[in-house]
Amino acid sequence: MQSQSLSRRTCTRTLGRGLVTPVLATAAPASAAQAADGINAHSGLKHLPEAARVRALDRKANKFEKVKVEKCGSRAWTDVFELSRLLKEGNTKWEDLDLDDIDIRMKWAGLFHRGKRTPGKFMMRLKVPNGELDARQLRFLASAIAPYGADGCADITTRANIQLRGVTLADADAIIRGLWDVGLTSFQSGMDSVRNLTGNPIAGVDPHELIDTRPLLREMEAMLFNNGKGREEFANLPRKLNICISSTRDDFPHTHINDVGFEAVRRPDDGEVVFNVVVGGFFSIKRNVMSIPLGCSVTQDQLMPFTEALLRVFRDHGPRGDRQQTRLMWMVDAIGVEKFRQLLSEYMGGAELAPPVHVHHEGPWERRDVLGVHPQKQPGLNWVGACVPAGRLQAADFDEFARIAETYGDGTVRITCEENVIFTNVPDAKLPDMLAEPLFQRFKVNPGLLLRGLVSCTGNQFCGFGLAETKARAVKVVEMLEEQLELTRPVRIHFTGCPNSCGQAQQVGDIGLMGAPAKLDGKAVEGYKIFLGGKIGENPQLATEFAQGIPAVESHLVPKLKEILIKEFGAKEKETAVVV
Ligand code: SRM
Ligand code: SF4
Repeated sequence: MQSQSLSRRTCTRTLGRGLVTPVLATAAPASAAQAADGINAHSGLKHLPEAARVRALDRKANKFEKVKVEKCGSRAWTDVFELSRLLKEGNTKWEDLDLDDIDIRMKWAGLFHRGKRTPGKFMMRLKVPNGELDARQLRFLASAIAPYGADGCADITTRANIQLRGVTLADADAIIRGLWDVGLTSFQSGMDSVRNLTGNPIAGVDPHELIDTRPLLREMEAMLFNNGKGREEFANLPRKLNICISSTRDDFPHTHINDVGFEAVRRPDDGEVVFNVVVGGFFSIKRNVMSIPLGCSVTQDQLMPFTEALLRVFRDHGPRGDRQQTRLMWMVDAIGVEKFRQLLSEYMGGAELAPPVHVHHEGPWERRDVLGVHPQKQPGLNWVGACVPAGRLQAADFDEFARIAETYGDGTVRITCEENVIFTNVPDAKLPDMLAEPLFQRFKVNPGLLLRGLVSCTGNQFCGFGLAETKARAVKVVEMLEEQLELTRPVRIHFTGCPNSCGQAQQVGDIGLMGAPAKLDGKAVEGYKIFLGGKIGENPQLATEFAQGIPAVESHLVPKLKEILIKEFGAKEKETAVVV
């Protein structure tokens, strides 16, 4: 197996030992023609047509395009095994390795160097289509982080996914192989690739679903990522791409904020379930926008070829300049939906795309809360949703999930975009014993009206972009608010550490808190902006800014949030409350 540029700083040494092939020229090829000549067989230009090569080679192209031209991210899939081996041999330290490999390319293998907060340690992002995990997978995840002691924890993410923490590069090969053994992968979970595919967290057991999203998402995952081993031709998109399938009026996976949303609808003429397509939803520091209709629907048979074609169109026609202007919506803006549809049809070999299906619903639909005990569509069986505060998990939690899922349910769990866990197929008779399990003292099935809607991104505990700590503070603040206030309705509070808004604060939360600068007693301190009015479900709406410069200390944050909860959400001060 050939590997390149594993260690730019130690290339002479590694070459001397014959471990790696010569380091690539670091300058990008001067022209598309040069690139086409095969100047760089492992270049990220390999699968790009001429026009896209020119865009990628443009002098103004962003740093990431340059890194990709030099060596395709898909090389990370093989490099990671070489790097693990080098590090295990003991003569090389991670500090000696090529920074572009460590800080950028490894992300294609799902390894995110947490260099700013925990140098030498990596976050490993998995792919969990539809958020479904079985007991064997859960036990493997426990075993992967347990050796790291206090450094090893995990998070359920806002894309119903798992991220492992504390991982070293030396161990990465063994973890990747272990993931493959249990049918999971970390490949293509980062950089310019498709993110975790999300669907209905109660798919298959939901009395209101139009279609079970799990087999569709599993098939899509296998197709897009070559059964977890990585698909090179989709490794060099202009930017990340979020895809989801929604199968109920609740829109659990948030089609409005995904680059590509498939909305299941029943065709009135023949009763077939097809998918209206919406595109372009995304958040970034510069722009937050909800998706727009693409003006077509696809049948179940068309879903995979359509998705494949969409990726090729984005790859070949998407912008590759200013990185803040490379998400799918920027391409839609540039070419228009009509041309986009036309290209899709061409890339599908001339397939005809039907118009969208008009759906008429009688009356409004309140988005369901999946926490708690709920009867499934299968008589006598239930799903049980439990709240994982801010999504943080320890190794032992995975083992407990596995044991409980096997003892009372069907041996699987679902994790949700709200960072919680669901056990499915629990018979009525087993509910009392299950609910008495100690796990549910910590991960409550009936949490308070704020905790149940709490979502938080990673924040500056691990994330280098973080302007504020999020998870621990979010849980503490919400506990204090629940102690002090009488609430009449659930309020979804989303914390996010910076304007990238991974915690969807600025958009999705009833109340959103976003890490931002603040001042306290004239000194710069961590703080938050506050956003209000995000709506999800059938009539989504992005939030708007309400306040800024709120110091991130409980003595400021709690009174401010109390004021908002009382004025805007009908909360009342508890008579017995101990006021902070
Ligand atoms: Fe995110 C970058 C964490 C969901 C928008 N996101 C990052 C990085 C990788 C930055 C970094 O290298 O440190 C963060 C890793 C921190 C860490 O150590 O965990 C990070 N994003 C997360 C997660 C873990 C937040 C969470 O706690 O759940 C989510 C992982 C999802 C997954 O499983 O794949 C996560 N990120 C999101 C979402 C929400 C969503 O998808 O619904 C968004 C907004 C929606 C969107 O993308 O349109 C989001 N993350 C970003 C952005 C801004 C993207 C842009 O176009 O500018 C960045 C920055 C970037 O990509 O350059 C970013
Ligand atoms: Fe990091 Fe910012 Fe995303 Fe939070 S919102 S995980 S701080 S990039």
